[in-house]
Amino acid sequence: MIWQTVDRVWKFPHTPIVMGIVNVTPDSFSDGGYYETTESAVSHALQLESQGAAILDIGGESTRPGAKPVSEEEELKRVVPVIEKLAGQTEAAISIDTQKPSVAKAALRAGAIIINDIAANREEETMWQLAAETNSGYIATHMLGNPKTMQTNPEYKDVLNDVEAFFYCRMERWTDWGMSLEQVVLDPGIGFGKKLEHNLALLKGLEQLTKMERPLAVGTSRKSFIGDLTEAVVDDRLPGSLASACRAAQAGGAIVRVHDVRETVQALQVWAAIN
Ligand code: 8Y4
Repeated sequence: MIWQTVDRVWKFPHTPIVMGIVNVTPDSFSDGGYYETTESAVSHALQLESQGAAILDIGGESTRPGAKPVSEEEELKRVVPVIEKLAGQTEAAISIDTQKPSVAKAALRAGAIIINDIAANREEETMWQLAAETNSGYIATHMLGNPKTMQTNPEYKDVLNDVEAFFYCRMERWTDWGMSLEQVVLDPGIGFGKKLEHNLALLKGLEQLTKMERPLAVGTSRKSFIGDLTEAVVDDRLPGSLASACRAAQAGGAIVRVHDVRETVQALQVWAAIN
């Protein structure tokens, strides 16, 4: 199975590759706010690369439930300078975490080669057209509802079958819009419109989704289902995150999206040796 991302072709090893999370959300609005935010995001990204991240996922909009939406202008102002700077300094692939086709387009122009679309459930032909035109990678995440509504009582007949059916429908739409399925990575969307039982069922049964013959990405890092299980606050969820990354590896995951790259690489090294 191969994955096409603009000018790179990926073949997946038995151990998942690691995607490092780079949030670009200014916490200072002083004159130097954007400059400092850009510098610190670039240096954080380079640090994650040195720790073993093969993909750096750049995001300028918080997708936590209840977070305020960010305007297109603001999102562009956050992510484009980071990608431009980073592109000249990294061997890692750059992905853009956005729901906006306009932001994805600017990011690809700045040097990103992968669109990480957490809202592949909405009808967004422009995004698919862009992916088709640029031959970018496209990571499609399953979400029920939207970031505002997704956690209010999500229900499934059978979460694994429902997610699988959703992806089969989408694959038809993507090819209708001129994309090649070789561009696509599928992600069950842990925490996106899922209760604890749904997240656990997806991780337990993830292997079922490998039937679709596309690489799978999984993002569990620090998410609230880990807090549900351990009562750990968000900054104390690394142990649970590592356990879930190993489970994703065991079930055939090809990419794990994480905050803690160094620790995840070590956990996966031990898992792989045993495996
Ligand atoms: C603490 C830290 C608590 C982070 C919650 C969060 C995924 C993703 C996100 C995912 C892919 C998040 C952009 C949510 N999750 N992309 N993005 N897969 N492909 N929440 O699971 O990290 S953002």
